[in-house]
Amino acid sequence: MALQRQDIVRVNPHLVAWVDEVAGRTRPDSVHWCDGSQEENSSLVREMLRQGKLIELDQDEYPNCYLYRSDSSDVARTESSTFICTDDKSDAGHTNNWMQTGVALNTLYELFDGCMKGRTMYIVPYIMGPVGSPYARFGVEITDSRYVVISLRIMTRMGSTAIEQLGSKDDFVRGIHSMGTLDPKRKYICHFPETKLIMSINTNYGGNALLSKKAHSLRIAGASARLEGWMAEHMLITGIEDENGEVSYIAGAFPSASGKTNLAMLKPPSGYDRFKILIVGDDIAWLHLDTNGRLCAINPEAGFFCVAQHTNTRTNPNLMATIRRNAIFTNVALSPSRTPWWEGKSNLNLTDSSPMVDWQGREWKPGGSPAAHANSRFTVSVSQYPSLSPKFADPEGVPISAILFGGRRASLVPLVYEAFSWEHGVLMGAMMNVETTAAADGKVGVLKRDPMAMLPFCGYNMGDYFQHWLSFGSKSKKLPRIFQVNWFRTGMDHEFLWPGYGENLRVLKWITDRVKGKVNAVKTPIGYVPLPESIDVEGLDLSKSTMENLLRVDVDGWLEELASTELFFKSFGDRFPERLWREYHDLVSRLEKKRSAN
Ligand code: OXD
Ligand code: MN
Repeated sequence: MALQRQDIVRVNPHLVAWVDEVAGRTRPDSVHWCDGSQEENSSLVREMLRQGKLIELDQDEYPNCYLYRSDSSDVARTESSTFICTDDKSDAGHTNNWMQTGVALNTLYELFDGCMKGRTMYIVPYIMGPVGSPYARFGVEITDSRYVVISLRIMTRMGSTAIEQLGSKDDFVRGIHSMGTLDPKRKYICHFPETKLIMSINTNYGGNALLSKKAHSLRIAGASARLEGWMAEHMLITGIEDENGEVSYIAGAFPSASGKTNLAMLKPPSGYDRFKILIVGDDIAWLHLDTNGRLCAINPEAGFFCVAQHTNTRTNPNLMATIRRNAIFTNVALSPSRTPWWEGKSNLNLTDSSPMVDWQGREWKPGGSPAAHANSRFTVSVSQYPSLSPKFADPEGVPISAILFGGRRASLVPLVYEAFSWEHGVLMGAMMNVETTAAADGKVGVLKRDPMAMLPFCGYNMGDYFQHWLSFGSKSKKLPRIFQVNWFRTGMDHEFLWPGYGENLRVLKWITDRVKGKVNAVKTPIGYVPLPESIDVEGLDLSKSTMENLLRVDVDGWLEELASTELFFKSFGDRFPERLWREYHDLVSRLEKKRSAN
């Protein structure tokens, strides 16, 4: 049974007063309080199928799986329409689009005025984090999109449980979303960290419309975390169980669509059959210090919203098994047998009589533009994943031994190296400069600054963000060690030098062995680099010179990189921490010393 307003008003009048106010502005035909039940979900799906908004996939092959096609102008996060709204511009910082709070509210109130006429307004209460965890937080998203409701049911713990756990509290993130008219020129995703409010209109793309995800869990939560002394990061969390059954947890920040999900779900390669990778999360980590000073992480989400392209039984067999039921596919192609397809999934076997249909519903033949959108996605519950960590829902989270920073770099960044200290590691993250991908609008493959993979997701001034990271350095002596990894270094022939995917476990093993003090490394100006022979390449066709190439420290290249990094850092003015300048200058002088010694 749907939740009833009259029951909720007795427990949480703040929530009901806000919902009434939003309904007064948006003027929907009806209001539905979501309970999150199976019946409710089925009736939403039925209604979407009836209206042609969802397409049923072959129910024998893909039970309870559906295809959703978004508007062709609304297929990725739109950073140019994403704003941090504060009273003072410097609180958002120059890396964010900014609107003054009052101006933004006026603009948005006008757009939201009557925007739900003829529609149902859904109220979706949700919990981010394990139920009952002291680190979980609440949110309520108001939306007129059924796609958003059925997706949030997968991505969060939503409905009656959230209402029960919220009780009478007024401390929840308020999200208001409307598809509006999907007019791209009037698309806004506005965040008001000072009041924990999010308003999103004229978009239905997941990253812009599922407000629990980037908007709540990173931009708003990040701003709260800074004030409360924890961290909200764009990171995977995964457990590596070694041959002795000992589990080490790592957290890794990688820019969108850079293999973060595949790493979190890595399948051990042959020779590593006694290892297990136990996923906790593939996108977002909330980190806090426990009473022993260990940095522990929870995954606030309950679902995966993954890039489909190139996911296949070789790159990610466990995920391929996970999406065979109860999944929503967005902007993928539809095969003649009504199964989902995307580039890099499997070989095609098409006959002329039964064509493939592309992501926009048009007949498709091989050779033309891609059948699936490059940022096509699937949404599926974490609980269906075969190698889920038993600690996934642990209210205390898991203790992190190593933090990884990564991203696509064809040159310069070695396969792996370790920071000298927490502060040096913060510099490593702040210096991230990576190739862009299709997860956001814009050109793909150009170098872009993306500190800690957080540039699009930091809800406040990034200078203050760096300071917040540094502040942990003095809070504990048991912080994780920090590493940078790069699976994407190429040779003279532009081919990748490292095989990647499951073989990345060999690098993770070096990392966890370093943390356990089991393996030595070479001290270089940029950090501790493995000896070529200390990464196990048994069974791989990798020569010693390829390994040397993968681990080479290009002193001139780094000095060049640092010159452009300096300009980036200077752009933060006096909000850039002195302590990080010190790390930066130390790195420059180590490299210069090495250059003159060569
Ligand atoms: C995502 C992203 O969807 O980073 O996770 O864009
Ligand atoms: Mn992401």
